[in-house]
Amino acid sequence: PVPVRLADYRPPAWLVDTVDLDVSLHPTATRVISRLALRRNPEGAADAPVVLDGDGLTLVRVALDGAPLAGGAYEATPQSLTLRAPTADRFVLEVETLVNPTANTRLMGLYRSSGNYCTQCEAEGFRRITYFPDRPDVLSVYTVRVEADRAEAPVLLSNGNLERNGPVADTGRHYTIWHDPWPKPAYLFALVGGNLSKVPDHFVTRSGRPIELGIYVEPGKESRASYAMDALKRSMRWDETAFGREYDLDVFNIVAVSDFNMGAMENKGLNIFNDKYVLASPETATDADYAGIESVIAHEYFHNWSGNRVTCRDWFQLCLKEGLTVFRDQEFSSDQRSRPVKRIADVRTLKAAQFTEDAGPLSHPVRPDTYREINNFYTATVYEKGAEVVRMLKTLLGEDGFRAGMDLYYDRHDGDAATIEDFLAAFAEATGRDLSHFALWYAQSGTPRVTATGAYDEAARSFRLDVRQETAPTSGQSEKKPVMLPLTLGLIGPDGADQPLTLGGSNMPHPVIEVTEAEQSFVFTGLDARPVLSLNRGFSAPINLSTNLSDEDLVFLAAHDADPFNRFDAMQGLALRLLKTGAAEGRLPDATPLVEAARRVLTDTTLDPAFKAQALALPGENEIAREIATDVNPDAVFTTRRALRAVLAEALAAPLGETYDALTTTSPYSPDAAAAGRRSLRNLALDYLTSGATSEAIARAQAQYGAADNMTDRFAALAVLSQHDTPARTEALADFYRRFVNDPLVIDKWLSLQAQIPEEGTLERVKALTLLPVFSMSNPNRVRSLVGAFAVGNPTQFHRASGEGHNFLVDVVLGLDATNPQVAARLLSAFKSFRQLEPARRASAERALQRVAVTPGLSADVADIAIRSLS
Ligand code: B3K
Ligand code: ZN
Repeated sequence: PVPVRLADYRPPAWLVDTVDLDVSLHPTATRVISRLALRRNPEGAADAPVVLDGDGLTLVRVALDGAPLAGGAYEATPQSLTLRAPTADRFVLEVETLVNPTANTRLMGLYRSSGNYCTQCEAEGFRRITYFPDRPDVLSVYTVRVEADRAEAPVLLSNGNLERNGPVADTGRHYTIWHDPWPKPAYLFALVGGNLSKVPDHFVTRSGRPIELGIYVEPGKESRASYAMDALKRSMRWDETAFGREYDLDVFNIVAVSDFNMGAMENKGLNIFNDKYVLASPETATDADYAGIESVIAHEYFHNWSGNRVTCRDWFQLCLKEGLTVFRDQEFSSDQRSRPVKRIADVRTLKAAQFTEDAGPLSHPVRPDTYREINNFYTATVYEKGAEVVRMLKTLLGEDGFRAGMDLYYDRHDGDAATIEDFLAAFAEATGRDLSHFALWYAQSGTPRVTATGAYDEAARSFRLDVRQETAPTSGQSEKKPVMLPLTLGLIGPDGADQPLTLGGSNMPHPVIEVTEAEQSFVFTGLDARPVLSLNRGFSAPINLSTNLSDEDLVFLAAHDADPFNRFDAMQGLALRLLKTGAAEGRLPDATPLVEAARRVLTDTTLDPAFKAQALALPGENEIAREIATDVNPDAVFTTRRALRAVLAEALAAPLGETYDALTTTSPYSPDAAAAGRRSLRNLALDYLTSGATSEAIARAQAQYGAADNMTDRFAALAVLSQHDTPARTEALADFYRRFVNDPLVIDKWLSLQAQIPEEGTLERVKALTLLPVFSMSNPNRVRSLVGAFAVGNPTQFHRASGEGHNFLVDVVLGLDATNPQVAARLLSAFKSFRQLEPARRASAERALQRVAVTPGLSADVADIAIRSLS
């Protein structure tokens, strides 16, 4: 495929003011009649013909202002419809096409899931429903009539408000008519038809407008939608208070489907969700599932303003809606739960997904400047790093400045398709700040490496901080410039308290330094004793930071830092130092400082259990590998990490046991943050206590498994058991399967747990699991849970020296590419950090990628990932 370039952007030649769709649902021949009010764009290229996008459509007829068009007047291919004859500057084009939703395995456009009809149009799926200028800067007002067999699809939904419904005389069919008054791009179109149960509720906006809410689920699953509904109402209220944004239609519907390429989709007034992010009950969903539902429900709802009311001019601006909306959902969850714990979890995700991406061949800027397949750019960089950039903006501008900028952005661009420049201009104008240097965060890829060196001058009572920043070359970008780093900091005195910050003779009102140069020094004065530096508090900038802090300093920070994130980070830093040396030398250094810091955290009664669980969890294998960065041997990483876990478990056996017992409760399950935090610490203790696999410890895990009244505790016990090759594991896995065989979302947990067993037999186990009737290559959740979890969550087995793990993934990717390229491409991106592996494994991964690259007939999606990974 030819690359699309940001620099080539041109405004559309034709606009579509209104779209009238008439969709008559049929399993294999759905008829779509579209009436487009086309108007020449005064800002577009003059004389350009009307060219509409299509993808796999069967054309029936074309009419212009009511008159049928003869074959010679237009040219139709499956990819486009072009009007040959010159036309007036305004006219109505009527196009009738047929599509086959049952044959649609790509899950883009109109398809079927469990027999129900649903759509996915972002990024370019609308063209698989009808011919259309399928680009986000063409905004139209839609009226949609949906018709179907009443028995097959008693529920018929589309965007906006319901205008009318009724039977189609003498046919057994019925229809609904929906109108969405808000102009929107085609990617926000949605339609649903099927046999679904409505969970109803309502909401009154702060200006008093009543909104009818509905969550549609498969009949029988109604009770599992109540948490999602509660999260929706909290989200609606939060956007009013935090950002002053109200909902703007009379209805808001969510539909849960079980076949979905990603998490969910923010279609105007009709969100469509992967049912994984809607359905929950204490018996079937973990605390993490509840938190995931809360954040995805919020995310999609928040898109109503950041994405729908203000949309993107082109797909290069994707972070304009995604980075901003992730930031908004993270803020929401922080307000609903513990802010520090949420921040720690978000940074863990950022590092695991985005730092890894940015360190490998798939690295790209938050706003890419070229793409071959846009679906491959719904990445951790666009989403998570995009959110970090917005967070930095807030740190720089302060609460009020940030809010003023957001208000200006929304007010100025409501109804527009905007750009990153528009976004930054709103903040610059609202606050008077020059953001031209800051804008580099959108264009430059790679994670800045920052070195901070602190030195205390006793005679001068001053502390000098030297900061250096450097960004290594990334694919397609060899030259890097210094970026603007807002670094929140503290200087901690011997008593553990933050010292007043005096910089350049004046007190700092905000504890933030702004680094703009490659090298910069800051001298803080008036310090009576040597302070310990706490830099990048709250992870204020998304950087790789190294400091000259000693192990002793880190132990001190772990105990005293007023910033909980840096307390956590000090613990992680101590562990990473040990793990890096251990993996390199094959022998773990003395871990006493970490053990003592961990003991203090574990026994500190003032700390939140959820925080403790985060601080005491060792960095994962992938994170350790990323820190090592070159010639990584996953087996060495695994062995060292296991060894350190054993050291901690042994040294802290008593307090871990006490923690476990003290957190044992008989109160009924509640998914709230406090209760979830207690469970997370108790289950972390269980994991440590079981690390030696003594029969006593295994028995404790078995007991928890059997007695659990909720999925969090049952699954945590199963996860612990799965790590040890004992008969108890076999028994528990079999029991879990029997209990939940009819519950696909729970079976996903069972699949993914087994895919992550770090043992030789796992690849064979995974292959065997693909043959079970509960598994299906056509369901994205199943594929991700089994194959995705193996590739991303089991480094020793995926990167087996024999190359079998790599070959397995490639076989799956090539098999899946014919039916669902998006999911196949996503799986293939598991090779994204292959260059950091030791030479033999690196060569094996490269051969595997080459095998993909030379395969004829690849989808654009998979070809793009293969080529970029090898570049
Ligand atoms: N905007 C959608 C993602 C669409 C992905 C298309 N390949 C969900 C979200 O980010 O909210
Ligand atoms: Zn989004």
